Amino acid sequence: MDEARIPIGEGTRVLVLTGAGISAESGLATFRGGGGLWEGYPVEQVASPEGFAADPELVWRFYSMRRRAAAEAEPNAAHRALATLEEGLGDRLLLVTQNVDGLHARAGSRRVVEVHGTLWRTRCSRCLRPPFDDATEPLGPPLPRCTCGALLRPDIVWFGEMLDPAATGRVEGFLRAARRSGAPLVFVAVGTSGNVYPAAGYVHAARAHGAETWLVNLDPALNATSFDHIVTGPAGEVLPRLLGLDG
Ligand code: BJW
Ligand code: ZN
Repeated sequence: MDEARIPIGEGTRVLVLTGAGISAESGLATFRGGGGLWEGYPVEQVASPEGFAADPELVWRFYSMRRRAAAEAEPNAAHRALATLEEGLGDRLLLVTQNVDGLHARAGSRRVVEVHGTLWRTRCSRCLRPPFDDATEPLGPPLPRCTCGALLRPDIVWFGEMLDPAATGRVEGFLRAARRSGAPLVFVAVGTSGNVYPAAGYVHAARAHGAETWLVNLDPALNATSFDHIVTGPAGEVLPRLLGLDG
């Protein structure tokens, strides 16, 4: 247990990675806690192109439920602490989230990269029509279809799918600029189990760019040994304290 403050001084750059655990105190379920199942299915089966091809109705039911839960949730103290941190740091901070719930933006964060997409956009499963804003739920039956006739799907990155190169490029660009600046770099991961790549590898990328690395998580993550500092506890309590924002 490491109870010091995260060292953020004049000029320090901060790359933050968040996962489902940061939204747990807002009442949203994590993926790998509590059995990690949904209606008895492993997440990999519901959140994959194969799962969608096999049973699109099941997948849309999952995402309709997620839309409703996220719409009813409120950002918590950890989301708010990161928004406050950004107010002070401006573009010396980049917030990378694996979450699709939109709670960081609702807390006031602006420099957010949603590397796994968002619940609040839909796209075609076949044609190149651009993704569009969509908060509809419940969805189907009948299932929503594109003007081209194919099924619409959530604009979410499923297992086996590539992350948007524009999104990963922003993360890599931030790390490169930090190294070029010569300023101290801090990497903070919050509420993520370290299971899913490439996000689970960002701690290695950050270290390679000279970062001091911090993990704030309820349980030790799979990649915990890669961090310089590990603080276990609920993010809503721990993160404001570590950032010196607990009044
Ligand atoms: C608290 C708390 C509190 C609780 N306070 N903490 C390299 C090696 C091996 C495999 C691969 C690899 N590179 C790529 C792969 C394949 C695959 C992958 O990683 N597989 C692994 C499972 C082995 N990756 C991909 O397919 C990615 N695509 C890709 O890389 O393309 C190229 C490629 C393809 C194939 C092969 C090779 C290359 C895409 C990944 C997409 C992930 N999508 C999902 C679902 C969609 C989004 C959605 O519906 O929401 O994203 S999976 C699911 O896991 C979701 C999450 O964003 C993601 C990460 O989960 P997260 O956030 O860490 O949540 P949990 O539940 O796991 O953990 C929560 C943590 O919080 C816990 O530790 C708790 O302790 C903690 N916690 N309460 C603080 N109050
Ligand atoms: Zn289409």
